[in-house]
Amino acid sequence: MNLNEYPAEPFRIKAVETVKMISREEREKVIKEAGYNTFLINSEDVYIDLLTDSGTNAMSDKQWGGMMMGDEAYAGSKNFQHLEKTVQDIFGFKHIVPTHQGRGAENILSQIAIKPGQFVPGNMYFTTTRYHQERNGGIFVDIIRDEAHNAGLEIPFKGNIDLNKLQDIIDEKGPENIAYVCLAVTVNLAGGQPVSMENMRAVRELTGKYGIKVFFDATRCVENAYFIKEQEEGFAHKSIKDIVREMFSYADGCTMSGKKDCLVNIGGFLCMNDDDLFSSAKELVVVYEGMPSYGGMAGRDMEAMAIGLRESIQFEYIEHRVKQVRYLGEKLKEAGVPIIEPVGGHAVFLDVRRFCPHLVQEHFPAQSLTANLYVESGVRCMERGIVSAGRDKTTGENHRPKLETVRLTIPRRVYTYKHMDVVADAVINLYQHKEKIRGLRFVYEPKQLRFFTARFEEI
Ligand code: PLI
Repeated sequence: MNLNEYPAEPFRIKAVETVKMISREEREKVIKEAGYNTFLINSEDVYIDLLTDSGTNAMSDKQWGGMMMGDEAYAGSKNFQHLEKTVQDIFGFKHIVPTHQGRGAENILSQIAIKPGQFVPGNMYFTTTRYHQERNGGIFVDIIRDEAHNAGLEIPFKGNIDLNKLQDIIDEKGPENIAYVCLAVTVNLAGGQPVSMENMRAVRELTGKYGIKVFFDATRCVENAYFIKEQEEGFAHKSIKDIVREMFSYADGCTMSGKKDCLVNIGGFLCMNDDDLFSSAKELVVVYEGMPSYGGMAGRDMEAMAIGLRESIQFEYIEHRVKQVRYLGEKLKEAGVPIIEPVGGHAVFLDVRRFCPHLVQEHFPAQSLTANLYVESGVRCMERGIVSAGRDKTTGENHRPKLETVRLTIPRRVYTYKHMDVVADAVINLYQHKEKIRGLRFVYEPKQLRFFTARFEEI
């Protein structure tokens, strides 16, 4: 491992939050009380929190300064105008509808763009995205390239859409039965894998022939842009901003969880170019979120988001961000720990099929691994396997994803390389005693998005 490849933090630390580790005996008690679900652990009982990169980012001094400039008027907030101009400038879309977070945007888009019975092809499912599509009568179809389901295969742009699969579904179902194509940049559950510009362009060309719309899940679009700059021919000399702008030129709109690449703690938005669709979205935003000029966010949050978006497209920021994640991945790889390769943009995913070959998927090995890592080290992470995948809406059977993973998700601008060392040592240590990880069974299984609040016991 060449340490020179990893840049130092491009920031100085101005405010700190103390972390502490409770004893192993206390952690054993905590995880039992939490029903072996790391979502149900109190933050104060966690040492290093890698549950998610969502809303857990550290804001800059400029963002905190912006918070004091909040215009909390019920209608026509100047912070919305700032956010709108920033999104229009960076993404290039005509209209923006603010929402309280990403799933608020997914709710509105699914209601206005899906007719019951229509298909929604996408590059792998995401939990809340698929939930809203299905709730509105849509049928999600996975059209990501096959390689994305193979954890150990190290190839670039593993998040790409398989154009043959897209063509097949159009031919089979008819273009009028496709609501839209949902293209995620990057693909969270595939390991934070990026999509190439070439692929986005090709998807646009193919769908354009049939008049099918394409909506991006823009949640981690800046991370995707960094991978394009680093790995796709012809982009090395382009700015991150220009790459982001070109990416979105191949979309009709997008949903955005601002809690990731906008470098804030809350917020989201929905974008589109189509005037009629915008009208419909505005009619719904007042029902579910708030006025079209705040949509579930405070004025101060919109200001912080506008500033955060500008910061996110700075090269020094995004290079450090992606490489810090890669640093953790490389450390684990060097020690022989099986992970999804290549390392993606926001997290290192442990490949639990190889980590715990002694456990069958029905015994929730990834869920159990998250609980064990917490007890061993105080590090909190998240299951991304059979529990997250939920049940098929029509058959009631468990979805059984090929990828059974644990996600070590790195918040932005929060932890240092030394924290990554501590996490790596904890995982490596657990890997050496992996046989002691036991299976789990449900004691409470929620009907939807079960991973958030489910409870388990050890078998
Ligand atoms: O958590 P929201 O509602 O702001 O965003 C939902 C959402 C949509 N798309 C993608 C790709 C996500 O990753 C996402 C939220 N992700 C979470 C909470 C995560 O921990 O990955």
